[in-house]
Amino acid sequence: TAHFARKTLTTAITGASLAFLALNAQAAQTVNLGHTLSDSSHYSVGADAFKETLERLSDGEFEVVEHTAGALGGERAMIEGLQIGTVDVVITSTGPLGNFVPETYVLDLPFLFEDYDQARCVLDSEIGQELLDKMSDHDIVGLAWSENGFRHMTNSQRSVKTPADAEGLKVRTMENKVHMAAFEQMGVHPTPMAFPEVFTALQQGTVDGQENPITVIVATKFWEVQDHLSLTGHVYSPAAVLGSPILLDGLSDEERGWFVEAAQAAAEATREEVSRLEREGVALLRENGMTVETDIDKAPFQEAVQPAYEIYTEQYGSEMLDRIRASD
Ligand code: EAX
Repeated sequence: TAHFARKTLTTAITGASLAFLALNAQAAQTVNLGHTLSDSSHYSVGADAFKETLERLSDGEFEVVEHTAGALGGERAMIEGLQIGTVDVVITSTGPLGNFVPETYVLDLPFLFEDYDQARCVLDSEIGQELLDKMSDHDIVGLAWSENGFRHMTNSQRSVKTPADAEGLKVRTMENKVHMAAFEQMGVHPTPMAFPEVFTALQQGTVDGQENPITVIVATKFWEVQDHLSLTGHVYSPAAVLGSPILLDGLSDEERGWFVEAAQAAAEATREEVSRLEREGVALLRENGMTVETDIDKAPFQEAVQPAYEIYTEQYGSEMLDRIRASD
């Protein structure tokens, strides 16, 4: 029996040290990150920064795998994925976000922000942090505000300089009721659609046009299916870096801190790329054959979409809106 006991002990020790070794050599935990845009996009620049930062801070405990170009679905589907834990991190516009976190609809109001400085400043303020914090009430972890850019209209039919020129066009919008209300007021027919379907819909003529920032138009080569671009800048399009509570709630404060830092690095890198494309993108689009109307009088567009504000405030009140306006 002594021999048996010794043998059992040896086996137990061997088992324990093997387990210890296994723990030390444990494979990195995979973090699946998704977004809708191409590998050359401003979102991919952000995703690369996220990966580099998280892997460095965690000393390889986490390994980020990037799923680009809608490989994990459209933005709405990916946000649902965060809630159920099938996706870990998503970089998304606010397009479908209001369906989950109605507090973010305020950011989708047309002509709310004057320029990039103001938008970034508000999102980096207490207001932006409050909106990120609110997301946890809806099973989403708001990690950081990143950027998509000011949105402009493109179409295959004609040059658009005034709302009257746009009237009657069938335009793909994001799945966002504030945007849809604004476009209805402008007289266009809004057709909500997930981003991964947009290129084909434009190609097949299901819709005449779409609206997106220079960043997205460049990253998606929309010149192949759209001849006309008008720099309407009708709405600022934030992006958010979001996490899954299924993953993040199980982490230590330190580990969660790494995710926030990685998301902030992503946002910073993305904003720099947005600024670069704002300087260089229009020339690139012209080189690729797009006709670009740069001299747009925004006042009539602004006037046309004004009723969207009443539609919004009737449902959500004006507190957040007033705070944003007061933060100039
Ligand atoms: O977030 O759906 C859209 O038009 C978005 O701007 C795009 O997916 C990038």
